[in-house]
Amino acid sequence: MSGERFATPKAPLGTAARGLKAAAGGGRLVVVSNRLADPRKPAAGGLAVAVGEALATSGGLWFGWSGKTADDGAPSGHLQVQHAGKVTLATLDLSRDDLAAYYDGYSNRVLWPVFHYRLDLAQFDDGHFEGYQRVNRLFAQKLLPLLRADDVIWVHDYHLIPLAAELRALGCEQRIGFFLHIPLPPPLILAAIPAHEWLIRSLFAYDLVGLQSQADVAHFTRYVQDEAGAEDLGRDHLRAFSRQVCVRAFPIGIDVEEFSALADTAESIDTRDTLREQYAKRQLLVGVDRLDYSKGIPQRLRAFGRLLANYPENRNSATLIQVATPTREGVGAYDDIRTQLELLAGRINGDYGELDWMPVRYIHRTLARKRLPGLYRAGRVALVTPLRDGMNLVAKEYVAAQDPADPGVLVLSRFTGAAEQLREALLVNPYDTGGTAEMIQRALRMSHQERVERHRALMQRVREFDVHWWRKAFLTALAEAQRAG
Ligand code: ADQ
Repeated sequence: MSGERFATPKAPLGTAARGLKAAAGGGRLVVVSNRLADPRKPAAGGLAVAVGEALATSGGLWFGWSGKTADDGAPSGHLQVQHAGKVTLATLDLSRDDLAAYYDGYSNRVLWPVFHYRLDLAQFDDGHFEGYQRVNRLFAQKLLPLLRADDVIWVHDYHLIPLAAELRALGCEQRIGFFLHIPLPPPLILAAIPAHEWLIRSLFAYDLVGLQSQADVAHFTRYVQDEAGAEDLGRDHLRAFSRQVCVRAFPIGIDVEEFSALADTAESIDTRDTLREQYAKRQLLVGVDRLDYSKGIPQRLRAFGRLLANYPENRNSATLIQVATPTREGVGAYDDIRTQLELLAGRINGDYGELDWMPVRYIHRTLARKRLPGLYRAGRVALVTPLRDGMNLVAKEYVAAQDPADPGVLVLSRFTGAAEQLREALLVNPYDTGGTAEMIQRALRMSHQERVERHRALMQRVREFDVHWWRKAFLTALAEAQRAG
């Protein structure tokens, strides 16, 4: 099953062109995801750009939740259809109860924590599970009449695992692929979810299941072999539950060109210059995340505190700017992590701050996307230290934003999908506070030559396996996946 498929780009890229033709020849692309982004808006980011581009090239349909709840007491199901060039955007309103069960409940209190190995944070509730099934069924019912016979359907992420099974139950025979943006945990963690077998069986209704890393593929394979006696059919195809599916790693990348263009904007240049001026005599470290417990931000702050304790030469110098975008507020675990971070940042600043220097600048807001490359460029070191992450695009964006002649250093958790590709980063175990502090010290002291060499290797990989490669590789594999017979 495994093998370093994405480490040998020539083959997938070669077949990608053929596959794209096949996909295009096979008809219209239909993308289904929980949320949509208007592909015409540049602020949407890499994934929206890539998906939007694929849709705009061949013409297509993007289907998902509208982001709105139905008026008080109204049921789910109001469908709105808009046209943006060759792309049709079809969005569905959900009732408050359905949204609470499907999204806040099952998706974000069961699937997100368990798939990130956090059984301690999972809340199993039968009502949430029923809501998840109900909304997926509704998505299928509303999508089906919009489909054409030769459509190719690409479903995204954990909110919609059973969508293909629901579509098949309604008679849908089109090719359907699924991409999971988050990790797939080892079998015994997955098995803690009461409906684990149903979830994995649902994935066999797809023709192709794409995962972020080889580790995820290995977990999936072991699960279906151990729990369902799956047969390995070769060429990444597995047979179980009387169906077959192709399962393969497609590590998602960034849109390097789009990101370079962002780096040239006035906002980005202004951010970089202002920070460089302010911190001319100091060394800047940056962290950029959604405020999520999977991102390891408290562990990162502890390691930074340890750096200041163990290597005093960094006092009055090393400064960490941590931007953490608010996310999923109201879910208990997210409120807890916010409090924890404020305490930690306050403690480090209290212990080490000076009249004219604070070691941690913690910003609990979204940073305008146009300012990101400037922040990355100003950072001598990036701290990307999730406890578990499907891929982590911040790591790739940081690499892409660097000046190749004087690049910064990426400190990267070994528990990210990105670590399988970005081997030349300084890899850390974020649970090991002392070890991480030591690695940050190494990053701050790294010679110019070593920085340049590591960056060159990283940049090559980021460029080669960009978001366009990802999209083409996935659609090619979907076009070529052998249908169940
Ligand atoms: P996320 O968990 O959201 O995505 P990540 O890949 O790190 O994680 O970031 C996605 C995007 O959000 C990046 O473009 C980044 O720049 C932006 N972003 C993050 N924090 C920000 C902030 N504070 N301010 C502004 N922008 C910010 C999920 C999975 C990941 C996987 C992606 C894509 O959890 O593992 O890499 O999907 O598949």
